[in-house]
Amino acid sequence: SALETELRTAIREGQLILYYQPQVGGTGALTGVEALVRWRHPERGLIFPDQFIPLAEETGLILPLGSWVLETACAQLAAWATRMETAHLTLAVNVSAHQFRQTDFVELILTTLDRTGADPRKLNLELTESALLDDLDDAVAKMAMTKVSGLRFSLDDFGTGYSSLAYLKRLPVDQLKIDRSFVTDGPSDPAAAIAKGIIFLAQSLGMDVIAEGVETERQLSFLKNCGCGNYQGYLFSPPLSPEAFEDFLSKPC
Ligand code: G
Ligand code: G
Ligand code: MN
Ligand code: NA
Repeated sequence: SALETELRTAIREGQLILYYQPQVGGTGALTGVEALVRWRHPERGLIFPDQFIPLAEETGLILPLGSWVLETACAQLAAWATRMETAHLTLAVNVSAHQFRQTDFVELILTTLDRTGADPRKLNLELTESALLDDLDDAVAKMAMTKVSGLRFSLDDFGTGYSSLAYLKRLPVDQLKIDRSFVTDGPSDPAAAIAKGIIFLAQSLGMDVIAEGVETERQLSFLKNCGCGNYQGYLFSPPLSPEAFEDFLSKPC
């Protein structure tokens, strides 16, 4: 298709850009960011990932796109490491199931870290349950080999899959990300029981937990009361261009 040809060009010619959405800890201090890709189209302006990630998945372009995202994110981490105000930040990168299933996945991660000089302990790879479950043994082996470097894995959109929870015991996952559909104001909502359950599950398994899509103070205080320690959402900041993220850093939040 025309869009496919354009996307191929976009990856090659530097039209993709990473936006960064702040993540905060229990005291509200900035602890890290999630990288979210956008396409700066020369005629159509800024295009969001829901408009091109599905096409990239269908056509296999998700592989070069994913490599570009990883390379750019790691280069950004290495640059942030040289500045006092950003040296502590972690960076979360979305990894598609397609990319994770490649036989050279481990090599791609390790060589990219090596080439860019990024500190692996600051990198967080976000996977979804669907990426992990069709071959659990392979997933466990790949995660273990990648984690030798010191990086961490998060389970994105947690709670929206259909899988049994038994697999969680086997996977070396460091963090559960509570899907935003479970983020609510208070205990009367059924979603609240699920959010609480995920927080308890994470604590029981020795994993971190972060809530995404936090939009209001009421949601924040409910999550805090449930023992959630990390947050991401419009209450703190939308995803920001690199320039806007610099402004965010220079303002106390
Ligand atoms: O803001 P937002 O519209 O960025 O992101 C929409 C969805 O697109 C996210 O839920 C995420 O799953 C996906 N996405 C965003 N950035 C990336 C990326 O760099 N790689 C992959 N594989 N998916 C991404
Ligand atoms: O990778 P993932 O599926 O988690 O991508 C996060 C998505 O959620 C992105 O599209 C991002 O723009 C969006 N997002 C981030 N914060 C909020 C929020 O507070 N509310 C809503 N509705 N969406 C958010
Ligand atoms: Mn994500
Ligand atoms: Na998510």
